[in-house]
Amino acid sequence: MLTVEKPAPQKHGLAAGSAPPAGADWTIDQGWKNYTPQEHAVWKTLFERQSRLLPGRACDAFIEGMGKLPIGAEQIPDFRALSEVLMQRTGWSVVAVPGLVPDEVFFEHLAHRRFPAGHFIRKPHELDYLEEPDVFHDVFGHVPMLMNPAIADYIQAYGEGGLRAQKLGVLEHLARVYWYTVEFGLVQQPDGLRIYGAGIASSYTETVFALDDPSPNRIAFDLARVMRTNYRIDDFQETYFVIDGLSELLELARIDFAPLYAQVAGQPAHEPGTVLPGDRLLARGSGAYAAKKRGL
Ligand code: HBI
Ligand code: FE
Repeated sequence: MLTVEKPAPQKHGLAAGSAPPAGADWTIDQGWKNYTPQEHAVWKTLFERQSRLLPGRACDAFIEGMGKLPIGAEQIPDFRALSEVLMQRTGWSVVAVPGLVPDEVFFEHLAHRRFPAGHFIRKPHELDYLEEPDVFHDVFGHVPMLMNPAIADYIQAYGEGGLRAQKLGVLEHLARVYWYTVEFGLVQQPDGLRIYGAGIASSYTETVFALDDPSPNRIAFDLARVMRTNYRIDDFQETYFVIDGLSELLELARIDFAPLYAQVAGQPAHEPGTVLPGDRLLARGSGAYAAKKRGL
């Protein structure tokens, strides 16, 4: 979902014509009252499945954040209620958008501590895979982490950095950092490896794959290394990068990426499954899953 260049506005999941037109900042009304019982039921299915799976798998910050938010099984959450709680904690709010928005619009929102969340929900036949971020991915996956001060600052810094990176023509490098942290990051907790990336936390199948499957590599996070690493947008990751604690993100939020961009400029990208001599490997993957996919 991070590589779409010119996203087409997603059609409203509700009755045709019921969505107000998106403004210059692409925000719309969530239209909470327009959700159908079927749409709330899809949320419930997804919510209950993930809530059973995540204790002991998602990091403490995710579980704690979720517990303090008005997010439950019965209904798609109301962004206004979420924003009230978030605002008090970390100064963030959630704004509704029709789907993927242009990069600079996305960055502008993040830089101002507004998280753009898709207001539509996936259809019952796409429970496990969809291309655009919907309300389940954005709210269930991202919003609990925004209750954590380190992630809150880090994602704001990403928005500010995105605007700079665009001007420098190095957005690809920065986008990989977002991908391997905010979306698909793992964190080493004293009691074990845990999920903090929203792309994993909102996916039933990838939650199990990322932590338990022998196929993917699990490698200690290294900024310059990650900047050079391609990622999969249409399948499970071949490599997950592991931070030592969420405070590592705070350090990332504070440093200037410019010297790193200069360092990696012109260097070839690494393929998603590659293990390099300098990697601090927590687990070398068997690569079996990716190999099987290639053979098909
Ligand atoms: N828009 N709604 C939404 N969500 C995203 O995660 C998103 C986006 N637009 C652009 C984008 N992500 C990425 O391409 C940037 O992070 C690079
Ligand atoms: Fe996301």
